[in-house]
Amino acid sequence: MSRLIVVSNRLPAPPATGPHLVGRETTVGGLAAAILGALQGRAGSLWVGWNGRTAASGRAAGTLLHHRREGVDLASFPLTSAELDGYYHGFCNQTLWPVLHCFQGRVRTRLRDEAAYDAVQGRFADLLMPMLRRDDLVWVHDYHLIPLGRELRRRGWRGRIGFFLHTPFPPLELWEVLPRPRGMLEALFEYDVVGFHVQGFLDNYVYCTRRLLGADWDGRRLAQAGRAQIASVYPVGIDPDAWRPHAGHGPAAGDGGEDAAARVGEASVANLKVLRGLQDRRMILGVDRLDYTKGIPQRLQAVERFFRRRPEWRRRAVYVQVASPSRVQIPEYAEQRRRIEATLGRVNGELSEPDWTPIRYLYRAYDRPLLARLYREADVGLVTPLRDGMNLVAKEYVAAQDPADPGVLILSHTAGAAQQLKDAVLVNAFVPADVAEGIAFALEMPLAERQRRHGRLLATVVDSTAEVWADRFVNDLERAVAASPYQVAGPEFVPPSTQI
Ligand code: ADQ
Repeated sequence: MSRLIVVSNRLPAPPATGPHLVGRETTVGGLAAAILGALQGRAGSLWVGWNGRTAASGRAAGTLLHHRREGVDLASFPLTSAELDGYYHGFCNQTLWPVLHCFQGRVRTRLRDEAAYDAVQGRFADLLMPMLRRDDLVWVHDYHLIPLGRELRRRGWRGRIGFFLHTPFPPLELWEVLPRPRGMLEALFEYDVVGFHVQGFLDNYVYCTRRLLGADWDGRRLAQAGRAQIASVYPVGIDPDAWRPHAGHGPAAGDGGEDAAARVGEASVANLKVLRGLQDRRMILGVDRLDYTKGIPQRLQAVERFFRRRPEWRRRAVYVQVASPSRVQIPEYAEQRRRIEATLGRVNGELSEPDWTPIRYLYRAYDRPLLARLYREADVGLVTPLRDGMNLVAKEYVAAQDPADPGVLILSHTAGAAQQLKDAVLVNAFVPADVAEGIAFALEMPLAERQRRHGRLLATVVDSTAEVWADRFVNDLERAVAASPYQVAGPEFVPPSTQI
């Protein structure tokens, strides 16, 4: 079996710093959990990426650190502060991220960010090349590393490379907002397999490739000038067993055994009672990275509208928003945080009663056991991103429910997950009135209807796990051997076949 070499911008966070809190800013993104799951059990596999640290010097930045986590070998390196600024905070998060999520008004382009982005691709490629063996499968993740495949090819890599985009792929009009739309597409075309979460993103990519590169599409492969690539849909999932009720939600082995597990349990129960306001109140829950794509301010408006229009629910329900800090150095994110905190301060100020606060806000990252308990206790999971590649919170919420008495998932159409989780209460995240109605509908839903919807949602979550996602992608990458002209090359390059 070929080794799998995963490359992503960021490696998983270092070990947790306390029983629940996993630090102010960590790699809590769905990517980390899904990829660790995919690599576990594949002998010799490796995950390469930035370790989240800043190097004091350029020389230190070039040093690879090897370690192991949850049975997976990791090779990591720091970035210099100039790279971090231009590549990560700049081009990745202020140019690519808003373009990919169709937030045209938030796009900022700077020549020096572009240059830093290109330079970091070269650095990833330089660090990777000595580690690669001829039969390896290289799987590159996400928008941070779109041109990495091209850099590897330039350095002579003839092996198979795949790319998965965790964000949406936008329509052509938005893609063309990028500084070099054609060049970025050409870079994507260097991969043997390109994957997206849902059909709509694949459709956008195929359309852009046909229009800007003149590629042909046969429903499975894109071909142009003798190059071919598989382009397909691979919806990312979770490990449902890890979120199910009664899953081992104590701390990991080595963290203190049963006593610690009991303490975690007690603390969770105490926290949850406080969150509900020490009453038998219904809980509506939102869990997000604090990112403008997640639509938290719009959701708070919807919650406000719900409590204003449906006063009978005041005191009987509470909205809990858990927001994990994210990209805190970027001004737009600080501004988003201020906006959220101002809105909830105003709403709580206007609507609270001495014994009831409508919105509880927790600005931190929690570990999985507590998050699972929160999901399980919540009567409504409110997941309303304005735009999202998939959204794993929606799947985690479904997996964590008690099938005998499940909560209701509300999901916005603009999350990739809505393409799969069709039995959620589907709403328009841009229209607070629609979301407010969804909340009332969910809270009033009879048990039999909740069970019916949950049964179908759970079946989808269980059929479409992180493992299935990774297996399908890697199988296609293995099969891509025959499709790519690079694969038959051996030590020398052979001109591309036209029989694609
Ligand atoms: P994200 O934008 O990070 O991921 P999402 O898919 O919802 O979004 O994953 C968030 C993850 O972070 C979940 O696993 C959740 O449990 C965790 N999380 C969120 N808030 C947390 C908190 N306060 N404490 C602890 N954990 C928290 C990107 C794309 C998504 C895509 C994933 C995977 O933007 O669209 O679904 O990658 O491809």
